[in-house]
Amino acid sequence: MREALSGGCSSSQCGSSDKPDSMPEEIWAKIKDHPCYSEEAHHYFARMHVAVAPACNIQCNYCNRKYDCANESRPGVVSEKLTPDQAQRKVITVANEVPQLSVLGIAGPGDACYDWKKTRETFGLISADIPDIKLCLSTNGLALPDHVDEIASMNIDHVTITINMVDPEIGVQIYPWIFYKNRRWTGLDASKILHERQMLGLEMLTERGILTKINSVMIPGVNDTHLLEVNRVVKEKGAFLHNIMPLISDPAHGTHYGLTGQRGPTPAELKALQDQLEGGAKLMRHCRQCRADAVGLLGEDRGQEFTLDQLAENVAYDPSRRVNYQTLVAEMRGEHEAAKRAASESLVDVQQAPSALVAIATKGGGRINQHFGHATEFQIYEISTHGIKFVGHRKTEQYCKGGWGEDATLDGVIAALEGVSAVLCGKIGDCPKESLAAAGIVATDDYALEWIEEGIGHWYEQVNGQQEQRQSA
Ligand code: CLF
Ligand code: SF4
Repeated sequence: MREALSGGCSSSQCGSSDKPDSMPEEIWAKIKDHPCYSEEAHHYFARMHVAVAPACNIQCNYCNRKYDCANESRPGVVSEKLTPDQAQRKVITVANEVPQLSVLGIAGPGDACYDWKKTRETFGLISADIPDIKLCLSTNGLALPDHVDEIASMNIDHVTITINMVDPEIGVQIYPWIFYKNRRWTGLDASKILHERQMLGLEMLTERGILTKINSVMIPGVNDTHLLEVNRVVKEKGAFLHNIMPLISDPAHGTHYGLTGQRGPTPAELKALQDQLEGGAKLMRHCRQCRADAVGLLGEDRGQEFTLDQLAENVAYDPSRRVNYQTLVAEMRGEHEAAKRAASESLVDVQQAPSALVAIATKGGGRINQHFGHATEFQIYEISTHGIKFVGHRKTEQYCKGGWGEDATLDGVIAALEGVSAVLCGKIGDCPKESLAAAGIVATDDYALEWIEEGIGHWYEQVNGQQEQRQSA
């Protein structure tokens, strides 16, 4: 299981590299390098999950135990379950080779609090070796209240609780059973117990100053409209961020929802709900629904580079690459922030232009720096005369493989970019550019290597400047 809710990140506050005035210093220190709790940090910093917690104490209708925890993972078998010792070797190896690494998460493939001994041992081993790594866990909340004091004493600063309902009647449609106090509970009794434990766990974490994110899986016709109430309640109880995750449902996954035809939301339905929630608990919009063994920046997965058979038996932590990278990022973030401010200020000169969605191809670092044909996802920004904000991402199949682009793949990319006005990328060839133009999407590499917001602002000024000239001609 893993995350979601109030106080955090998709807002301009958490997207800033400058500490927001209203945010206490100690909270800023906790989120500024966490790729999930800060939208801006996800351009620079990576997380890794270690799959040490396979056991779970509830059944969700969107989960098949053969697969990753659907609450935070895209469906797919976890490559390897690890013992705490194996996890220790893996984290040290990754820390030596991936300088962006800032967070270690335990997010299943079962429940990190139910499988608590392994979670605790793993965090203990790794924080002794790499004291500055942030510890993060994700849970369904049922066993959470039993471990909050230990969580606090171990400096686990970030906890995600998956909360899909605050009304047990709705929970009945999501959870067929739970295992609690040595027996199995079903129906409304199960749902009530889970709800009460989730609320208690959230309150206990809030009392101790631990940042909580609430993950909610959006299930059309089951809890979609109810998530407004979930957002209100978790905000009231002190959640820091709310992450609305679209249900992933496919008969091939063997889940109850997959087999009974329960559909997930469309991107437009997800965005409409997120827009409705603006002003409530703060939203995370940059979640990638990672695997329980994901490694790397959000949106990339380098897990296959670090399988057990590739790890050395004895490996010692060398902090040099991470320290050098952190110094470099501190400098870059200042520049990035200045570019963002300049882009916002330049919008004042653009008169009465409509808002637009812009897709960005990026390899990270906050810049427009990826070849169109290499992108497996595009980051989506909304620009209007009021500002530029990150609103989500769209996954696609990579268009260019082995030096050739496939027409069928391009059709899929164009479909994924529905509603988008422009694609800004590091490089693009004439063929895809023409196909995108025929679909009404401008694609350009004119802003290659610019900061993302800077490039979007320049594109918007240019397009609307041209329109103004046409209107006055
Ligand atoms: Fe992992 Fe979750 Fe910690 Fe992040 S993921 S345990 S808070 S370190 Fe992040 Fe992945 Fe979304 Fe989770 S993008 S699924 S929100
Ligand atoms: Fe699956 Fe996570 Fe639900 Fe357990 S809590 S059933 S692992 S989705």
